[in-house]
Amino acid sequence: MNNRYQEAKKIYARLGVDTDLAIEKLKKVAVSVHCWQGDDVTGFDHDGPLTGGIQTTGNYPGKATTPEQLMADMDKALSLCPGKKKINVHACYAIFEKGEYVDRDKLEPKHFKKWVDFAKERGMGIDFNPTFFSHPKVKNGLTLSSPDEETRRFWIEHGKACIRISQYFAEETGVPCVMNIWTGDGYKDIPADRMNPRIRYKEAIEEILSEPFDKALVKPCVESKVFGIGVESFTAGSAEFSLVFASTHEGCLPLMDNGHYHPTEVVSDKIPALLAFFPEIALHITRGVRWDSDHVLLFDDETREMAKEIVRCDALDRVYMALDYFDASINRISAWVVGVRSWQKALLSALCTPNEMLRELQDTNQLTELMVMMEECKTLPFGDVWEQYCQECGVASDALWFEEVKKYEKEVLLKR
Ligand code: RNT
Ligand code: ZN
Repeated sequence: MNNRYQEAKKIYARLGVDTDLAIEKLKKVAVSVHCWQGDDVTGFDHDGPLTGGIQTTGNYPGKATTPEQLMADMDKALSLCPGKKKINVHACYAIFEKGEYVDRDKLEPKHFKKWVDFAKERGMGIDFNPTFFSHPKVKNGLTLSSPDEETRRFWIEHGKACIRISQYFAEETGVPCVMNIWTGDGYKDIPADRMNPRIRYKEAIEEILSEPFDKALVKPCVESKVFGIGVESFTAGSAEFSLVFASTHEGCLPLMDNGHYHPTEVVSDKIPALLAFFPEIALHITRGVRWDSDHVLLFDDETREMAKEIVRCDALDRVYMALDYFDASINRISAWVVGVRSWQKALLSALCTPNEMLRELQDTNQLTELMVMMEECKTLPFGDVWEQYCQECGVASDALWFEEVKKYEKEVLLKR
């Protein structure tokens, strides 16, 4: 064990923080890593562009275009990230046999067998997402809320197929599968009717959830959004819609993506509010820069604050944490690694915060001391604990991992 860690451990111990315990706790927390950072949310079931209220920007070379490439890139990225992981797959990442193709309403577990093999070989669970975008059947920007019966039907069938696939993932891996429903349904300009699209949306999700599944194995979520690119004036799945939907439908979780709120709202404050009511909630962790831009997650103030809230609420086992960003303008492996490591840092730093002591100061109204202590916590020797954690997890430390990505870029990515 290195000396710097020994010193840091003592400093933390004076505040009542056991850093060894923090490290052990974090090793057991699964973080879901999104496959879609590797190919700019393209997937394998269509040739068209990314459409539907989300957008990637940039054209960095070396993007994965086949399942083999995407999995190899994920492997590389995951090997540089400490901690326990799950993978997060979208329905558009179905893998077909040569010459085979089925539309999204007909997808079956077998189209995801290779993802199951990938996950099982690495001891990981899988989370899943129906893909309600980048498809010709998105009619006038609408899917589940469309006034067109046939369109709605197609997407409901897609959702049901995804429930069956989620159940398969959970059964195969032995890890519950979080299935997240997000659509970009909405209008660019001021609509004349804001309620009926939402009633249709509600009924469509209810129909999807009427597909039988084991509630212990499949965790359906509804993800809200404030607006999307090209969908600025109205979003069917707004914050209120999604929250009320989840709270009135047993077994359905609210999913908060911190890029999906007004810029002065913070998800860190919403986490404890929701945990006061829901047994479990889900998160998409991202970095929204002015709009839902999906910049790479950093170890910044709000990221740390969100992790702190989860830890303070003692809710590491009640919050499903998934990363969600897609930067196409930089090396995609680095984008993954920086994001995963940042979230791991945020969790570890939260676990190394003297939360009990701070709470006590608040409850006894020692608010001056509370402020003083919170400020002092910011300069504790966290870097040494992080270094120790990376070492124990057998992954490269901060100064070293980027060399490996550069090598991989030269030897693999640039040859594509
Ligand atoms: C889009 C949502 C959604 C997607 C993924 C790809 O604004 O955040 O979660 O990013 O499903
Ligand atoms: Zn999201």
